[in-house]
This record gives sequence, C-alpha cells and structure tokens, in this order.
Amino acid sequence: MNKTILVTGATSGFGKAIAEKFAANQSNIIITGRRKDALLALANALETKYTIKVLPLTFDVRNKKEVFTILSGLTDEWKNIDVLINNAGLALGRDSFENAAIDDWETMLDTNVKGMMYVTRAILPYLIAKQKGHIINIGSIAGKEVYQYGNGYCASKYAVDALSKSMRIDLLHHSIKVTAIHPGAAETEFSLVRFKGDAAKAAAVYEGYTPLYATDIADTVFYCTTLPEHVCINELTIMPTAQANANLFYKK
Ligand code: NDP
Ligand code: 8X3
Repeated sequence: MNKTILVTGATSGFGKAIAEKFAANQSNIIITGRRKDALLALANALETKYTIKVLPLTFDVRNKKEVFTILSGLTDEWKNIDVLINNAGLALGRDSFENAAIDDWETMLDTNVKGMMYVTRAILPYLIAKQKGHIINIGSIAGKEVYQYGNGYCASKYAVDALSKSMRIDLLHHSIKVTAIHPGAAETEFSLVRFKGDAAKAAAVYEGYTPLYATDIADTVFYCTTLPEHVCINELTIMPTAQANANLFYKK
C-alpha cells in the first residue's frame, strides 16, 4: 500500500487498532497520544512486526502551541501524508445536565472539537500542497442522536459531524476527501475513561450483547481508504448488531 497515515489517539482503542491495520498493509504511520510509553511500545512493535516506519509524537491535542509546533515541523520524509485520521477523543461523565461537571464539558469540547480542529489545520498545508488527501473524522452515534445524560459529549460529537460537513464543502476545491465515521458502542478504554476508572461501571456498558471491537472500526476506516480516487464515503454509522440506535439495545 505504501501510504503515509497520521492517526491521533493511537495509545489505545480505535487508534491503536487503526495503526496496526495500516501497518499490516505496509503503510508508514505517524502515531500520536499523551502516553509516551504506550506510544513508543506501539511504535517498536509495529516496526518490528511489519517492517514499516513509525513516527511516535507525544502531545496533547488541546495544546494549540504544541500541536502546531510539532505537526508543522514534520521532516520531508513524513510530510507526504495521505490520510489523517482524527480519532483522539473522550467522554467524561454521564450525568444530568444540571449535575454534570463543567470541567468535564470543557475537557470534552477542548479535546473532541478544538483538538480536532487544531490537528486538521496543522496538517492541511501538506494536503493542500498536493491537492490530494483524505481526512477521516471519528464522530459517534452520539453526534447523530442525543441521549439522556449525553449533554456535553453529544454536543462535542455533533460538532464533529458539523465540522466534517464543513471541511467537505470548504476543501472541495483542493480535492481532499472527508469521511465521518460514527460508531455505536465499542469496547475499548472509552467507558473506563468516561467513568473515571470505575471498572465495574465500565464493564456493565458491554454486558448482555456483543459490542463493536476496535478492529471493526479499523477495518472500516481502512476500507474507506481503499476506494478509487473519484469515490468518497462521506459518512457512515456503524453499530453492533444488538444496537438499533443511541438508546436501544437488545441485551440477553
Ligand atoms: P480509548 O479511550 O481507548 O482511546 C482514546 C484515545 O484518545 C487514546 O489513545 C488517548 O490517548 C487519546 N486521547 C484522549 N485525549 C487526548 C488528548 N487530550 N490528547 C491526545 N490524545 C488524547 O477510546 P476509543 O478508542 O473508544 O475512542 C476513540 C474515539 O472514538 C474517540 O473520539 C471516541 O469519542 C470515539 N468513539 C468511541 C466509541 C466507543 O464506544 N468506544 C463509539 C463512538 C465514538 P492518551 O490517553 O495517551 O492521550
Ligand atoms: C461512544 C458511543 O453511545 O457511548 O461515542 O456515546 S456512546
């Protein structure tokens, strides 16, 4: 395949699986995240297993200065990015609007919305120079349907949906593809983060049905990048078979 991919949030979950999927198909990968040890371990593992090149970049997507300094300073070897996958993100809390922690709202909006905007703006000059490229934004079913106690997280993912549409319009004349992928419930570290380390609460989210796995999302992202140059999947929702919408699960 020999593409160059940048995936944010590669220290766990979807991002890690996406990195592995592209590495297995002989792409070189830029991986990012805040946890340096996890990032370096993944870089070593992928380089050894697949004989490809991996560039691990440790930064917080909320840190505007760091995002622009690090990503604007890529060497020629790494500037030729074909696919940017905006995946880094999180939910914090699941509380009624009047009780939700305002700090949690701010962290979600700063990460899922502003972080995605910073990273995209920092990478765009490379894609515009080529008049070619593919941006894949990981949204959520929470960005398509609001559910009870979803408030701040749903708002952040509705913003990802809006920004994906906006990018598609504004970047049309640069021939840049924009795909938004909106998953339903997937078992990753997502719920552990959302419930602030409460493993029992996190595990309960996935009880009684088979959720999506990170590899399902990685396969879907990869598929979207295999289509001919004139074909773009604008958006898709991908759900566990046991989940009909944001609220309705068939649990046994
Ligand atoms: P994980 O918690 O497993 O992974 C989240 C990743 O995002 C980690 O690599 C984490 O890295 C990174 N990240 C979080 N905050 C920051 C930050 N401030 N700066 C840089 N990196 C950050 O969850 P998922 O893999 O499930 O989530 C990936 C994306 O998918 C998110 O956008 C999430 O909202 C979305 N999603 C998840 C669903 C699910 O059910 N799991 C369903 C629909 C969408 P680190 O901590 O090292 O910084
Ligand atoms: C993650 C899926 O339903 O927990 O985005 O919001 S959900």
